[in-house]
Amino acid sequence: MTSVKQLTSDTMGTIYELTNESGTIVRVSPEGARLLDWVIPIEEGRDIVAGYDSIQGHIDARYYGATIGPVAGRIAGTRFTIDGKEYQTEDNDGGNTLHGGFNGLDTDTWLAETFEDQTKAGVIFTTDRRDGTGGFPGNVRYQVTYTLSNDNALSLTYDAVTDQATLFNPTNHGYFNLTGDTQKAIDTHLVQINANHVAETNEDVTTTGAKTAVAGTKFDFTKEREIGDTLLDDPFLLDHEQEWDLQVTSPDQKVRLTVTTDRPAVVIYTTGTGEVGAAMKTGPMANHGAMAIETQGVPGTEKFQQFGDITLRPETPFHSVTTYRVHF
Ligand code: G6D
Repeated sequence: MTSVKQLTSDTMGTIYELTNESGTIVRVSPEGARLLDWVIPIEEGRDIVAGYDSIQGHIDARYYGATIGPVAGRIAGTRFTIDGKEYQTEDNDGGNTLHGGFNGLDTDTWLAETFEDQTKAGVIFTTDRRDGTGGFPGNVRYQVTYTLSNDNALSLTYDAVTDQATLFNPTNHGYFNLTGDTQKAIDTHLVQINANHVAETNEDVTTTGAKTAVAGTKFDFTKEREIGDTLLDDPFLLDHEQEWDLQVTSPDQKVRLTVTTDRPAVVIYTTGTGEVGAAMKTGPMANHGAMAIETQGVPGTEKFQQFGDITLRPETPFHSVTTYRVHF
């Protein structure tokens, strides 16, 4: 049996708790359609998702576990063009628009609708935005569905419909530390990413439009290895030739997380000085205390056609699925 129940607490506000037969617990919040906890039933329960000890902490810091959009990553120069018309978005990151701007989708309180049956339980989060919000065109309905299954998979399904052409490139900004303790650096986690290329980035983390082969670089995770102490904030271009796209294993090898997506890229962001000391559930965040695994279209796609197309059009609703599966 899987189930979902709504709970309320002083520190976390309204939350939805999903459980499955093995005793896995996933908690999500309507604030930013956010993943709060993913507790694996080993030891006294190992929570592999990093996060604040209060919902206010999450709201203030914005991105932890949240749904990111309308456009994840950076829109270089805060401008983009669709069908010859130029649009201006907000400068919240040194001349660029990061994660949708000042009022990204993480800042919405989403409506929640729950569902459950024998094999899976979940929450459908919905938010509607008016034409021009944050500079993005279109009246758009966004939906994110969290589904926990009995086989320990957590799927995030993204849907969107618009009444005029706009951009949509969502992700989830969950930070993971498979030890369950973000006071420990992730450096000895084992990582494999099935990507032979990364998108090259500028100093300000916008993409250049070029791609770089990972062979012989710090980006080569095509064979499993320790992630080490290198700071990553880079889009890996997924080969999509294997059953999963990415795998992370805890240093004690008790927990393995596989991620499978239909998106072309995953941005891996290993936390740095910006996050150090943050009031996490397990105490102050260590340097390199977690890694964000952000599946998405390649950042900069609105500018570089070689990366694909993130235009959402009225005649083509958006639908995308990323599945995270834990093996323990
Ligand atoms: C992202 O790529 C970005 C980082 O540069 C940013 O600092 C972080 O979110 C908060 O993943």
